[in-house]
Amino acid sequence: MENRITPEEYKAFTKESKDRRMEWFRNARFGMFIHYGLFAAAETGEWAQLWDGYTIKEYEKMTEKFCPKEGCAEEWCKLAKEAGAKYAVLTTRHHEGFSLWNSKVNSFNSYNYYGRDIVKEFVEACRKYDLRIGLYSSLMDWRHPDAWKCMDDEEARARFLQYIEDMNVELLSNYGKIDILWYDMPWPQMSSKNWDSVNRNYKLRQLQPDILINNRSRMAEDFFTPEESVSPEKDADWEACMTFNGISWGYLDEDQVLPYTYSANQVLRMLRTCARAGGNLLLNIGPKPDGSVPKDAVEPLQKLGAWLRDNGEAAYGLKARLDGNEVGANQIGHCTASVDKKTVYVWEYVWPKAGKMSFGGYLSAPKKITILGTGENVEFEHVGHRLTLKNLPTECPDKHVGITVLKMEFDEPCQYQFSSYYPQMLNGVDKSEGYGN
Ligand code: H79
Repeated sequence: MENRITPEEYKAFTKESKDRRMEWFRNARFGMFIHYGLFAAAETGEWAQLWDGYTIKEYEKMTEKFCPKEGCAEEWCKLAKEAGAKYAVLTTRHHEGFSLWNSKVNSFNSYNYYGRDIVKEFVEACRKYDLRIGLYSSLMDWRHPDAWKCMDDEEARARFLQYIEDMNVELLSNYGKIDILWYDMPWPQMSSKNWDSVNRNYKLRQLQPDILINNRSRMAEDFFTPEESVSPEKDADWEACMTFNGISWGYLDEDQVLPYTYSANQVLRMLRTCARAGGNLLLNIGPKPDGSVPKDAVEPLQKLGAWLRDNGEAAYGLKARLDGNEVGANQIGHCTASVDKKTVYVWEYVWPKAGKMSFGGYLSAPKKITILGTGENVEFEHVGHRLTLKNLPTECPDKHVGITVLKMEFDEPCQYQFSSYYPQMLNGVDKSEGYGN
């Protein structure tokens, strides 16, 4: 391979451009993952070939049921935009080994079967809807004869790595600017050395100087990727990838999976956790064999989008990293905050019908509180560490999903202190009459 580089040199090379490359991603907050492949036709998840024990020949029959309809990529991207996503990531080739583009290195592909370059359609649809573009590429391949042998056969490994590289070179050369290369499943190789990740990624970066690469080629690279749990990374960029139902990335029967499908409210709680901790949410849809969006996902995504159009300020953009209980609110609402902590957004999940509510632990008083979705002013008073909001609407102001954001503006960074166990443990606060004395 040309362009060999030491891991140290590579690290310095990527670090130098990282802040520039990451800027859009750090502001994006929300992306849509699209798991589309022959597995859609199996209807038992994207691992169908392995879990359900199909032979390669049997699995090829999925091509008879898989039938990408015209305009499916447009449908995904239109919905992603409507839902408030800023980017989308497509499984160009999952572990099953079926490429969704006109590949010269992998003849088992959508162009040879259906005359369709779905990657091209996807990239064009992303551009039409102003979404950043991510291409997922598995490091597994259940059809390639060398894939599993490469664990202990160096020649097989060299051939398999060439195959992976050639496919990724196609993806990053033939479709214009690509924003993310999303590797998956670096198994069975346990080291970046065996994957030759430094040299391959270095070469790929020369094709796409601004590209972001995730951490799944056994190297940390640009961002971490907790899967099926919104688990923040403390001092690094991260993106939680989540299915839409806690069961499968690939298509499942829409009616049967409906009871498990996340509501817009559940997705918003994930998004709030991301926004509090400097991460992104990559939420999946698993299109049907014909490429249409599964109907159980449509309504939650539309509601989410409607909510984000009114309340996006609380979710998108760089935010303060609030560890643990720093700048909280109360049991039924949690906060996000601007980087300077002069603006705090309380996401109130259960609206108080009594027309008032209070938050303890606020050592400083805001100058202004508004309901973000309606712009309405909120009356409040601040005594000791207690902020009391009064004369609130008695009906929940948010009509989309019932999560109302209160925007609190401070002259100085908000001073907040959470007392973990006993109200009396608030340090330096006037423990005024009637409060734990
Ligand atoms: O595409 C989705 C999943 O199919 C893919 N990542 C997301 C985005 C994924 N592939 N694998 N995994 C997630 C984790 C799977 C781990 C295991 Fe195993 C498979 C545990 C047991 C079987 C790895 C392979 C460890 C042992 C064998």
